[in-house]
Amino acid sequence: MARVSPDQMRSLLKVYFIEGSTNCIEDPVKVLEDAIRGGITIFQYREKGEGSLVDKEKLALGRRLQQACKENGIPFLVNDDLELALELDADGVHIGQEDEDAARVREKIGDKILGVSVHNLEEAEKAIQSGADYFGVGPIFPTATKKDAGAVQGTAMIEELKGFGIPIVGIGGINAHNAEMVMEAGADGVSVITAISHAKDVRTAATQLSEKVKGGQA
Ligand code: 3NM
Repeated sequence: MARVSPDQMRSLLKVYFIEGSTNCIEDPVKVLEDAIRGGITIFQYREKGEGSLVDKEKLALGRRLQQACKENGIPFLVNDDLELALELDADGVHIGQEDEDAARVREKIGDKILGVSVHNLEEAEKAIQSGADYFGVGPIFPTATKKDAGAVQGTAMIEELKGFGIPIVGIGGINAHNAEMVMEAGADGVSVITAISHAKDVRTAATQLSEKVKGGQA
């Protein structure tokens, strides 16, 4: 398979759902299936934080989530854990600045999707040279989900990074009420954990986000 084109990447990023077992109140696979029914466009398995699964259990949940994605034609990415991504033959990997070097990850994953979290112009340039397919930019708004998230950036960094021409997804504290602001700043999509994983009605939450994102692009 050839590398994803920027245009394909932009449409995949629209409603980017991330979860791991610690983000869910119900069975993570059920949450993902409902989110898919609600219209998410890409998924990232992020098994992190206190009480998260390791080793065989982490792998087993990954397989179940990947299967749900496969059945529904949703790309399945893995956060940070390159070995797991390769073992599962995931569709791609997302890495932060504190994770493995992006250029090395690109070498190991070939044409699979590579997302990189960037916070400034320097990191963005390096990520492009390393072969990033998209930037994750955040935290846009305050978030309690990632304990070591950096300073809240607002939407200004999205506007600055737009000039690079690389697809951008915003992350951090995004929900159906503020998603339009993120899109208006120039993002191609919104990435969320809690707004979907903790919703009373997961499917409706995903649909509402999806509507806002499309509205923002009109
Ligand atoms: N990365 P929620 S913020 C995983 O700023 C993650 O890079 C961030 O969770 C970053 O949608 C974040 O619940 C948490 O706020 C996003």
